[in-house]
Amino acid sequence: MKDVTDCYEEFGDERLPPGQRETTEFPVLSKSGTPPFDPESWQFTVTGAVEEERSFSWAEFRNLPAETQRQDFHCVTGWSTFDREFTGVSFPELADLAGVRDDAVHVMFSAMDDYTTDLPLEECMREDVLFTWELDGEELPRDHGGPLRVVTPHKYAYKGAKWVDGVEFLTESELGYWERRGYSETANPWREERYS
Ligand SMILES: Nc1nc2c(c(=O)[nH]1)N[C@H]1C(S)=C(S)[C@@H](COP(=O)(O)O)O[C@H]1N2
Ligand SMILES: [Mo]
Repeated sequence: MKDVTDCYEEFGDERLPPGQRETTEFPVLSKSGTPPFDPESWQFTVTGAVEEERSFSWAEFRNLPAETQRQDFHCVTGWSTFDREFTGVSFPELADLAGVRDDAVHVMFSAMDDYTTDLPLEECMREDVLFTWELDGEELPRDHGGPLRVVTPHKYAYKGAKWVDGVEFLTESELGYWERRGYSETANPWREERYS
């Protein structure tokens, strides 16, 4: 178990970002309903500015080298939950499998509910950006993004796509679902980057 709850130290002294309140609950927040999941037909694709575009079946994805991390989680609507345990594959690990090209600068995550979210590549190349299928020792609940979601403890949680099924490496930045609707592209909770 790796404890990365100290990631706030990169951005200041306070574990709870400004304007947030801690909750012991883990609320569910989705733009629309929970999409269906069929483990037989599910496919995860890695596309764009990579040496080799890849796709993974659910069984293949679950066989990638996994780790468990303790993280905090901050929603842009004002709640934070501490000390959640997530198991999965780190972004750098997955990026290595495809071989990211030198001209990649940005990343677009896409999801089964047609959600998208984007981040600069360097903000993704961190061990605490995880593709995760397990929350607090249990299979990730479907409402929380199961079978697979992203978590981004250094960002507001809308940067973590639930039901993620693709990642595209981009040579220019593009905006995701909430970013097109006025939310921040960088979304640093300690700088209260809620809106752009
Ligand atoms: N695919 C998808 N991912 C998503 C969302 C969504 O609507 N669809 N909502 C985002 C928002 S705004 C938040 S706060 C978190 C909420 O995650 P939770 O429901 O597990 O609390 O998921 C993020 N990822
Ligand atoms: Mo959110």
